[in-house]
Amino acid sequence: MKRIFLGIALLFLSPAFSLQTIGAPVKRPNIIVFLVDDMGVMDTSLPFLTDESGNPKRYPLNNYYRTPNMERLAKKGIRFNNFYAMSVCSPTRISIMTGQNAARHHTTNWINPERNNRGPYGPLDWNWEGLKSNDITLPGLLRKAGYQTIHVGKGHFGAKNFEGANPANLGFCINIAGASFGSPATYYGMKNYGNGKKKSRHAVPGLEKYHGTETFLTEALTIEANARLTEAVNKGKPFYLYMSHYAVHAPFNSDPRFADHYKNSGKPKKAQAFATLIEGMDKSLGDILDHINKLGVADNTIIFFLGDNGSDAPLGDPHAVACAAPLRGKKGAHYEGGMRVPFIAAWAQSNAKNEYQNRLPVAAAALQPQQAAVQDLFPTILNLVNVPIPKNHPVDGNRLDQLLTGKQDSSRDEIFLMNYPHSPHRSNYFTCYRHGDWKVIYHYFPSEESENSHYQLYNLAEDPFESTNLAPTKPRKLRQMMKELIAAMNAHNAQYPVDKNDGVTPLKPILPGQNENE
Ligand SMILES: [Ca+2]
Repeated sequence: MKRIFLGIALLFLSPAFSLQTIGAPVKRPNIIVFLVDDMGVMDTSLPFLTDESGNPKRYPLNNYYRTPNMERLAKKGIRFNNFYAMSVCSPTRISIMTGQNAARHHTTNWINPERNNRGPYGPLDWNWEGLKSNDITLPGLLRKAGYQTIHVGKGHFGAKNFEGANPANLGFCINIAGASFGSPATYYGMKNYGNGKKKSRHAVPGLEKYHGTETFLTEALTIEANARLTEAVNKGKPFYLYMSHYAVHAPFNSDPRFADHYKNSGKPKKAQAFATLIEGMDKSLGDILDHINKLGVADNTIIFFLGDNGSDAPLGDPHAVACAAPLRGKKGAHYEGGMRVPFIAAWAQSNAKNEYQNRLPVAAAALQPQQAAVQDLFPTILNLVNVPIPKNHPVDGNRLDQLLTGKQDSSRDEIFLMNYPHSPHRSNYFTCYRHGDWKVIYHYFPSEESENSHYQLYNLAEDPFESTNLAPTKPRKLRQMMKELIAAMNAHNAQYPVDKNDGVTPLKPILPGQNENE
């Protein structure tokens, strides 16, 4: 009898139960991470940037793209306008999985499935193989806690022939269409997504039932995701859906469902196709929102919408104010356009009585200007569902709880570190470090791109579009920022490019001399 009583007591202490609802289990919340590949903060009709009073400000690109479902989601929740991702794919994806900055997890470049692409002077032992089955991952921890963990779309967590190539090795119960590569062979069902007699290396797996049909890849993934959500709900299991669209990554295949919307835009054909990929992704978001409504689980489902690196819109020079205008630069570049991404968090339907909504309240129709980054999802989600982070697993992310309410969080450091010790990309061998309004970029090998200096320094409050390099005129500030950058790299156990002379010695950043006459 005693033992039975103890069993019941323990049952009520478990996260699935609460004292208010003894007798009826409160279902743990469902979680959707809706990740869009290569979508920057400007690739949407929803304005993220703000004017001087902090209100959303529309720029011409906001009038070009059509994302009504992002607008719909933003009304239910909060969007962030200083949200950071790494500058390319795999580093961000592994940060979401681990809660670690790429400087720490050492997958600092996109993973080439076929070979180690560290670049001629990249770190010798960077993690190009990717995540392993014994690594701590967000879906792995959620699965252990009873979640149905569902991977749909792009993986890109590990190279071919390594464990990370298959998301099912990394904590996902189900893997739909995820593999080692990042770029799909084609979005067209009529081309079997690259499968067939001459199978492309980037043929999207697992969608055979759509081969030979007009189903666009984004649509096929959405139908599959919704079917898996139905299954999870029918089983009575909470779900974690990692909805990871291949869109809007190249190839820029025009989605015929939306092409007419852009044909008179005056934009180049490729940019029109890019806009159709954006709109197709947005339809997917709407379809999933509709589906969870239909399943009756909307008020117990939280959605985190984000991009994995800055914009890749084919709209001009990668270092200019063009693709992500008014921000400078694009995917891969060391400017803000390379790493600022859209971020929206929302409960799919508000319900003041829902225990988990009270545990993690999210402001409606709000905008959060404080900095945050992709590694913050890991601790936020795990805390929401009462799953402890293993003690031996270092986490760089910080919980977003306070920011999600719309308030400022003075306990956060307002710091973002981004390490890219590789080439070739749109910017090569650099580390960025932002602290508050200031941003320093360290270039390991000065070039024309870096204005022939190791250093670029910007004040993002006064110059959000990075037009005036203050490194030559603010030496004291530059030195302070470089000291912090070096300390942050050490604290993350970060990796460096190697010396060109011996090809081995890590090339640590040089602290600039201080000019006392500043
Ligand atoms: Ca990407």
